[in-house]
Amino acid sequence: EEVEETYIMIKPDGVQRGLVGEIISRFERKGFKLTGLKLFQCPKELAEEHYKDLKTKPFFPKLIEYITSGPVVCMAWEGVGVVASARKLIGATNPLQAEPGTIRGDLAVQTGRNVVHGSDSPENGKREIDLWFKEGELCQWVHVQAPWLRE
Ligand code: YYY
Ligand code: MG
Repeated sequence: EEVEETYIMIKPDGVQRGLVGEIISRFERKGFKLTGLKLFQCPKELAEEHYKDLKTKPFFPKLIEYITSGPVVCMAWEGVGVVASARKLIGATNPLQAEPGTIRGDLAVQTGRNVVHGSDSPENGKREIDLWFKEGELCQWVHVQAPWLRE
């Protein structure tokens, strides 16, 4: 039972469609701890660095255009198994394949407008939080729910 951190980002379509509260609520209600949160207009260079592993994909230019097309909500979440659990809450990359009950399954229809990002490994969680947040933008705090979430 390892405490991990993950980078979750509400993409520009999620912000424009008024889904910010809905999406944050799902992670909050699950029992994870929010340690970073900001609304942010992402520069092209940062989007390219974030998605650098996908640089050679045909959809890369459109992906960068999409991510930089409006403000995103950047979040850092902490908790036991938060990386894999957040990916489950988010659902499959293609919203048409995402299960009902997941964010993408409930709220999106197309891969290119899939409303939310979540880190795919604890290593990438750390890398992405470092990339999107400056020092002083993250808060360490005591989650009063902790004893009610874990025995
Ligand atoms: O981690 P996840 O977001 O579920 O998928 P990735 O394979 O990391 O791709 C990142 C991002 O790229 C995806 O959320 C949408 C976009 N994308 C795309 O537009 N078309 C694809 N065929 C695959 C991914
Ligand atoms: Mg990914």
